Amino acid sequence: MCANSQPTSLGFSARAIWINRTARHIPGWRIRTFGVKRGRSPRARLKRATPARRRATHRDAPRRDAARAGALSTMSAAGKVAARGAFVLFEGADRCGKSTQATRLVRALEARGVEAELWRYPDRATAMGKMIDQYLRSKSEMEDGAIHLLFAANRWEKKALMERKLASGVTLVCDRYSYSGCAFTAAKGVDGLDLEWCRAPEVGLPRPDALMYLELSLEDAAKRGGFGEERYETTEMQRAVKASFEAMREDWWDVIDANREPDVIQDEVLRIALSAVEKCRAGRELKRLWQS
Ligand code: T5A
Repeated sequence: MCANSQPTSLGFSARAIWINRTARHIPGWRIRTFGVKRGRSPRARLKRATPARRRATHRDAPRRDAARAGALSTMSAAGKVAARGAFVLFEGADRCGKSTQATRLVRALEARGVEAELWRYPDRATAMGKMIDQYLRSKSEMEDGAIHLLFAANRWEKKALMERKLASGVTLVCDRYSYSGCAFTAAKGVDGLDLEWCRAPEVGLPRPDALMYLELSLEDAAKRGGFGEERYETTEMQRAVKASFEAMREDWWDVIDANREPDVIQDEVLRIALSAVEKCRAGRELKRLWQS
């Protein structure tokens, strides 16, 4: 080992420790322990990487830098770090284009350096979700009250994960949530299962930071592919669902005209989502559903 290698390595370690201490408080910034644990510099590690990994690392650099700049500027502006990811929700009747726009939005956010994930409810992958899936595909029957509570439980079982993701700086783009739960059960018109009853098991779940309600007429929805395959996809049910959504609508929702070209809708959706992301980076508090 040459004589001047010691100060260089100490200098690098001190810098790495400072970076770790600082970065651990910045949600969304993945902490790398360059050269500390493994005793290698970032350049050496990149050299050892596969060609595909090397290309990805260089390609992603501008996105990463943009994300880090955003996180850092939040820290200096607010004086303390409370930045988090945004919870962005799409709601609406069947076939209004929620999945299309949610998928596009995740891609658009990532292209702008925002770490984002696509979520959807029901989450048909869990044990409860599998029961819901059977019900929706008319493979099983259940009391209306029971299936409502199962849909709600499917959200509660993912609440902690959702909160952890948001706190770590990941923006969650969600396709349906509690509002669908209430709108669909209330639309059945079952005695006692009104909107007030439907809301009760949802109270206390995380409230979205932005809710985009995609508005589409029943006639236009029926023209779109796949309509009529699942339990609730009938014109009468969808009419009642729309009425329930109307009854639940709150001032802060964004109502989007969904009968336009996907690209045009996407521009509007992205603008709304970026505004929510910005507010959450600036430390906006995560609210609870239907709690004052
Ligand atoms: N439910 C759900 C409850 O009862 N309680 C609950 O708590 C919850 C969470 C779930 C069902 O469960 C109920 C509600 C639902 O009935 P789902 O899995 O969300 O269902 O599926 P659906 O809403 O039925 O259908 P999709 O999710 O598939 O509809 P989307 O997402 O609104 O529409 P999308 O994007 O798939 O598009 C549908 C078609 O339209 C085209 C697409 O290419 C596609 O073919 N399209 C457009 N065409 C023209 N112009 C545009 N702008 C278009 N955008 C999309």
